[in-house]
Amino acid sequence: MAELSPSRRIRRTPFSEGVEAAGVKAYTVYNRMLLPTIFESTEADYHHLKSAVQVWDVACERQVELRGPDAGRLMQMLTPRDLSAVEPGQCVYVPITDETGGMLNDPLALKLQEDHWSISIADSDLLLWVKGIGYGFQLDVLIGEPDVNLAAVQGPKADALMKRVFGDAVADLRFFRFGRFDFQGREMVISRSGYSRQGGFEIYVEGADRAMPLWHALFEAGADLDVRAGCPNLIERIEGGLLSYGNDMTADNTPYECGLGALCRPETAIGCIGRDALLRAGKSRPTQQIRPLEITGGKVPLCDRAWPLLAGEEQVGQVTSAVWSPDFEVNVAIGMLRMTHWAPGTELQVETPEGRFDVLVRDGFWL
Ligand code: THG
Repeated sequence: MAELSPSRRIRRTPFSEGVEAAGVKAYTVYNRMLLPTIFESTEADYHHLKSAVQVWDVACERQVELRGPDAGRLMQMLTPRDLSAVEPGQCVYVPITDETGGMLNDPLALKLQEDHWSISIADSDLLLWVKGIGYGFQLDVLIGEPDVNLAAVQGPKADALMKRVFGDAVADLRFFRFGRFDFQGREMVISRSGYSRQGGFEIYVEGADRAMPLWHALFEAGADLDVRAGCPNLIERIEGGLLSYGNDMTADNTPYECGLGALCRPETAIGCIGRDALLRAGKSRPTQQIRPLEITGGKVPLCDRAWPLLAGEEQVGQVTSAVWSPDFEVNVAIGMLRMTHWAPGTELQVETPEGRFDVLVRDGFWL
């Protein structure tokens, strides 16, 4: 593939100089910002992520901040997940739906205070939608993109590294909780979360000037832990069933089709914009749904478009993410399948740019 021409429209991050010094080999663009995808190689990065600890520049997971008396009301309007029991200090994975029940984004939302939320977004222009809703309903809330840049520390040695930089108390964080910890005299919000199944933390770095000092501190503290620069890993995230907005689902899909029905309670999510459409869509009755798939017959090519899934010559779905897994010695994949063909054990074929491969529908992800 040809190279991508850099320009101001593709934003660098406050960690970019560290990423470059670490030898980044490939980027993607996410929320119009650089997101590293390869350091050594996808497979070498994968083995390292599963055995040591990595620091990720995920500043492209931009924050949409809601602040003011109507922040909570607006947050609940955006999602069919019932937020009434969420307390300050919690992270929640929230499908965001439009008036047709279509998925606009699948962010993590942090309840910072009763009147203050931060939505850590996936790759779509959510800020515009949220500002439109806030303005249209004349809500008493300030909505903006703050100067907050996210770094993730992921891998089995993440606790060891984080304790050295932030103190032992950081390891007491429970999954999907956050706390405030000191770094060189400034407070940072840190959560136990992240886009891998290897465990770890995310650090919400307020102020671009704090980014590189933190980056250097993590690498200095972790030299003997073999800490390396890393990034969300395609193989590991498919094995773990972590969905990628824009790849595995789009605004054409409901949360039910994405397998996120268990998170949705449109009947009690007061004011939820997709409510009527989602109640009609019927929680238990999507006609297509995301499934884990195994693809055999050799390594598949890079998946940069939807590949048709075939039963005989009939199209019954599409593969949306796929890659060779060294640990499972099979291609791991995610696809959207029609209900007639989604039962575990169903055998199908997939049409890739390099020909047809055999496909098996699985009953669960790998990790
Ligand atoms: N962390 C933060 N922001 C993010 C991501 C992240 N924004 C973009 C993107 N990733 C959003 N998508 C996801 C998808 C899955 C998860 C988190 C963000 C995730 N899911 C767990 C799972 O599927 O088991 C937990 C779900 C739950 O318990 O509700 O972690 O990674 N800050």
